[in-house]
Amino acid sequence: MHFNPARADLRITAGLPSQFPRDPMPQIAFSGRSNVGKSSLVNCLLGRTSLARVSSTPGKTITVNFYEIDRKLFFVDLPGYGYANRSKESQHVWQDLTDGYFTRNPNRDLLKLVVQLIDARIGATRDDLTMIDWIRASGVPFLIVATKTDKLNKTERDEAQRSIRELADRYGAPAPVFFSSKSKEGKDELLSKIGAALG
Ligand SMILES: Nc1nc2c(ncn2[C@@H]2O[C@H](COP(=O)(O)OP(=O)(O)OP(=O)(O)O)[C@@H](O)[C@H]2O)c(=O)[nH]1
Ligand SMILES: [Mg+2]
Repeated sequence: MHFNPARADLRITAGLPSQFPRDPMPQIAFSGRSNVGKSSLVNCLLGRTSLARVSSTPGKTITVNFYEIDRKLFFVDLPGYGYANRSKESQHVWQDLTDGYFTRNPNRDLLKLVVQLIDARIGATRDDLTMIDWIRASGVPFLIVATKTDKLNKTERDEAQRSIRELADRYGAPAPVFFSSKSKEGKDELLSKIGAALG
């Protein structure tokens, strides 16, 4: 599918699964730990500076944000996980929303791809691996994107590429994309992989 990423608007900020949109349009979801750079990546892909709110306080808002793109599809910014100081209550809200997105989403069959973000400098955390296992179990195609590559020197970059490629291989995922919202590395590649997933 061809789409114009410049035509984008925040349509729905859902704090409850019942608020998820019912419009029959395909969805591309973005998942990752809090602070991994999900909102920055969404802004970068859409060529905007601040459509998706980049958080200074990680994990503060627990919502699923639906960006309508070109009246054709939704980009879905899932709430971040792995936030250390999270209370039991907000952990529960996270679980209910995320679980709800995968299991009680009225347009679950229109979810074409989950883009799973991994911080290139930190590598896959235990929470990342749990999330990947969960996405795989749900049967949705997923793609691993390593973020913040601008922060790596040559040695760190080689090591991150080796370990994240190995991770994708191990999970039977397609070749990972190395991405930076700052340098825009990987932007065109990711947009084209999203276009391909949309069919
Ligand atoms: N150097 C660098 N910093 C980045 C990049 N992407 C994001 N950041 C920074 O990382 C921090 C978190 O970015 P966000 O985009 O808000 O991360 P998020 O995953 O949406 O976080 P939550 O909404 O809390 O789950 C911000 O300070 C960003 O400026 C990148 O590609 N390079
Ligand atoms: Mg965010």
